[in-house]
Amino acid sequence: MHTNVNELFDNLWQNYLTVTPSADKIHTLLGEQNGKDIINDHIALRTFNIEKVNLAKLSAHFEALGYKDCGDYDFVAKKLKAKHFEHPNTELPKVFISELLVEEFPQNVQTIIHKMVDQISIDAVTADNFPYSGTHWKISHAEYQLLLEESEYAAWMAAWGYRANHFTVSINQLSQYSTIEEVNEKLKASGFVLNSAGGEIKGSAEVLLEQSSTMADSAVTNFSDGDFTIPSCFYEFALRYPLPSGELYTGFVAASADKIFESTNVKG
Ligand code: OOG
Ligand code: NI
Repeated sequence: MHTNVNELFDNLWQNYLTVTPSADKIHTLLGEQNGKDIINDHIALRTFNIEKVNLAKLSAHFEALGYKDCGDYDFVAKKLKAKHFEHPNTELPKVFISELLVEEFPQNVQTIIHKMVDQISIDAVTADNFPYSGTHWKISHAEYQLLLEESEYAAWMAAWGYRANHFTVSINQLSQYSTIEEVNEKLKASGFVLNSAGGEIKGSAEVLLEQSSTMADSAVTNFSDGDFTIPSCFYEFALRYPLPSGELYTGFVAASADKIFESTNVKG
């Protein structure tokens, strides 16, 4: 486990950039004239609910640094559960971690996933770098495609493994933009493609959170039978609204998250 939270996020960010070149460009685009560093609202990580590597195994890396469990979410159709974690230092990103409910899938899918997880060494799960350690297994492109038929999430995990699947710009902390529409227009004018599932803007002022995201970049990954170019990671944008107390809402909105997951979809 890391003892330095900034080092953990720096490593997650560098690892994310290796397969998400547009994140660096967007960071520059929104950061110029900002006059201060971009603040990340949250990052997200994915895993399987198999005991060896489940959500709790990933969250342990953040809880060891002071993060607390602050919310539960269910995605019945996608067969996922998630939690979000917050740090007492509110400048640090929130962490959204989901896990795939493996036992709800057909036997052939379960077999492939168990075969992958069996290849992870038990020590790798508690090693400092586990949250950005990528894949620990070999799978074929045919197995990837089989997973894709049942779950875009399972296929993404098989290809990319443990890493931040997105970082999220906090629009509240951008000095030159005050609405999510302005951010989206700037991104589109610069050639970035937004996820339009359920509309480009997910959520509303009423639910205290508005979100948008790019569609994932494409990157080359190595399967046991060769290299293939597939969707990698994306960048998200979030604008939070105040609660009656005046504090900004810090939770997530399941109906919006359900659509954000689709930013890594292969099939539109
Ligand atoms: C997480 C999707 C949900 C949000 O902000 O609601 C999410 C994922 O794609 O792994 O990030
Ligand atoms: Ni997100």
